[in-house]
Amino acid sequence: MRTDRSKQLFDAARARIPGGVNSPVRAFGRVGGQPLFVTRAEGVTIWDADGNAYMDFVGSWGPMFLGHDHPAIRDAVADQLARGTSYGAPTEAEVELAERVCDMVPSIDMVRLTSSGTEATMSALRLARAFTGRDAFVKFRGGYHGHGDAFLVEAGSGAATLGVPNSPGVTSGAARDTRVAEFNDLDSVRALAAEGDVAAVFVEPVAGNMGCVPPEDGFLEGLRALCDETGALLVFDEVMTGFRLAPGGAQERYGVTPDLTTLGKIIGGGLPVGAFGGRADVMAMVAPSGPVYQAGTLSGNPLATAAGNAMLRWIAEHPEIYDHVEALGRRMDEAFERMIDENGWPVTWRRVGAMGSLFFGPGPIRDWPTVEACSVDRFAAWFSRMLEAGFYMAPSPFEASFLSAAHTEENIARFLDAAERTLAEVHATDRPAEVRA
Ligand code: HOZ
Repeated sequence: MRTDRSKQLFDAARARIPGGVNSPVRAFGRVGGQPLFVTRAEGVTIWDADGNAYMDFVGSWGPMFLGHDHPAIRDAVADQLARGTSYGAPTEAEVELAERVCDMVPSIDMVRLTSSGTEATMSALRLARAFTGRDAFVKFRGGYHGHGDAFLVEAGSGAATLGVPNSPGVTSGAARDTRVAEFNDLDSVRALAAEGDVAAVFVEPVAGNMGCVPPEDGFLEGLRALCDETGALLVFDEVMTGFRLAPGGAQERYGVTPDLTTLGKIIGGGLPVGAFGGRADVMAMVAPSGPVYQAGTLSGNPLATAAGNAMLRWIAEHPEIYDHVEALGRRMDEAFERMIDENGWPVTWRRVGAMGSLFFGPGPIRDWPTVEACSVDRFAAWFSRMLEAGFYMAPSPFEASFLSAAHTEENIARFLDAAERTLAEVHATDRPAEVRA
């Protein structure tokens, strides 16, 4: 693997961009080594600035559900490009995208488009507070809902990667009303709800920012019941799971209906789009139909909505892609189960649909404490070997990796061969010092 140009670029980047990246996880902080500087992507392959090719399991952190450079999305964006890139005025395409989202996602009667998932969650929190007249909200340890101040408390994703789950710069005032429960632990939520004044419970229905951690039976249903009892709004952060776990996201897959949903990633088909939506009576409070202020010059941007419409149209017309990724995922489940059984490696594979993570601990993996107990060093050693072998996994133990509809059986067979070989290496010659002793 050549890295000369990437090293030069990283040096140049660090001089002008904090940490050399525009989003922290990309810096490979928890896995060492050299971040990828990407020049091109097609299907399941990305190429770096040194000409190395990798099979991509990051998929731009989720949006590339159809693979890179999908013709339907490329054509839609090219068509719009010829007609202008931003108007700051309403368009037919944003009406179409809103209608598609409401048709596909069971709980959404009305939706507001934003430019990122972070904007969507910040706005949903403001709305939940306004609707209920309450200040506090509950989130989960290791849960990540973008970088709005109130959410940067015990946060996962890049915040966990950098060891700053509570970011400096978040005032005590902004964090005062954030209450933190344990994922998959209804009692912890009940205890916080009992303190009163809870406007909302924010949850990633399948946690994706502490690695992929599925909800246990009854957890999401229990949150729904608790919110009904207390009058708090249930907010599903489906930025990762939306359109990925089913056309209607995790709420369709698990049959639990939230009051509000936040979306991002896939809804933009690779361009910057987020959204929040839900019950009509709640959404009616958003300006200008109601008093809760929320705005954005690039919200509903025509290039982004063109890509989003093309993506959602494709998904709606090709439901077979969900069976395809599920079949690939099951093949991964069976292979990891076999290799872990045969070798006794202290490793746990967790997957739901097209998202999954390998944890370097014996499990069970069910919440932040069980994730945190896993070996970051072994994860880093495995990640580096996989990268060297040409497979680009999420570069942090606190992220999910993603399958796309473009992955093939043959891709997964090659991936599993490499994973077994590199896992054997990590658990043999290159074991970290603390486990060699
Ligand atoms: N928040 C993203 C992962 N959960 C990372 C975004 C990025 O680095 O591009």
